[in-house]
Amino acid sequence: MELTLLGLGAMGAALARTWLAAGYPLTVWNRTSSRAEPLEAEGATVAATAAEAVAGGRLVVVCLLDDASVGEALADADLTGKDLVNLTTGTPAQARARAAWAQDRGARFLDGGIMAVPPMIGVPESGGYVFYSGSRALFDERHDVLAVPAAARFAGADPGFAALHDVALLSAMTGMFAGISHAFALIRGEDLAPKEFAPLLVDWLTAMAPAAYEIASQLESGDYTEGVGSNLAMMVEGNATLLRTAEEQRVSAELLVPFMDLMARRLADGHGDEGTAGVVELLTR
Ligand code: FVH
Repeated sequence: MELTLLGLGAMGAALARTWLAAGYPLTVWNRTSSRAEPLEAEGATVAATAAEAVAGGRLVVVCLLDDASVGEALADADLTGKDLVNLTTGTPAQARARAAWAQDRGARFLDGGIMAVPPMIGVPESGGYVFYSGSRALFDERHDVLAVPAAARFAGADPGFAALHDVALLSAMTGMFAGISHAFALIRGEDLAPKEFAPLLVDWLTAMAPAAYEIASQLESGDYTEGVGSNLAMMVEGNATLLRTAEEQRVSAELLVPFMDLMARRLADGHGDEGTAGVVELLTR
């Protein structure tokens, strides 16, 4: 297996170490060459240029900062007959454009979205995994090597789908972090220890997360009132208490207000008997 990895940042170095530990001969390249030295000591072959590294591998994995750095790094590389796997975070449109770009240069292409942070790489019990999309044949043929750092999940033949899944999950996580930040701000300054409050937050968010199944079912059926336990009219009423509490606690409600405004708009449009699925419609441009 001729394997090449471009990019030895925090994530790239973690990927490299799992392949080396699993016994894969590995050629690496990094723009700042000093970052490759520890990997060389661990058995990697270090290439002087990205083009040289690409020439040394049939399967070429790229894990760089962003899509622009991928274009720069691969500008002079001959990709004819290569299998190119791009694990650099980007948008779905960037992934689709990069897939066409790679195909024009004679390579098969997979885009990847890494659902893990570096310490989770090479640790199967961490739950980390990578979404892949693009060439199914490439995914199937290279699955064993791709699955060494983290479990590999195929997200579809559309090369944009790995990035779409990745970004959708990260966006949901961002909303969760916003809620967690607001909750900690509310209890700050009170006789409540954040460490004692944290397990309550985790348990509550875990209990509420399956609401995603209810919303999914409503979006698919088109009936946003289906199985609603807490309706929008009640929730909008409750939002007033959340906002008043924020004011009493001298906490800015700026993280909550945009979502609450959308809920209020949907209610004003006459959908008080729905849950929050209708907000998806308001967001869709
Ligand atoms: N680290 C994480 O937690 C996340 C987890 C989810 C996936 N991301 C994405 O993985 C990509 C790489 O992330 P990283 O953590 O390795 O990032 P850095 O440690 O900042 O390393 C960046 C590497 O990119 C090289 N680089 C930057 N610009 C260029 C360029 N114009 N040409 C060639 N290489 C470039 C940089 O090289 P150097 O600064 O050492 O010379 C590093 O190798 C990323 O898409 C995350 O979103 C990680």
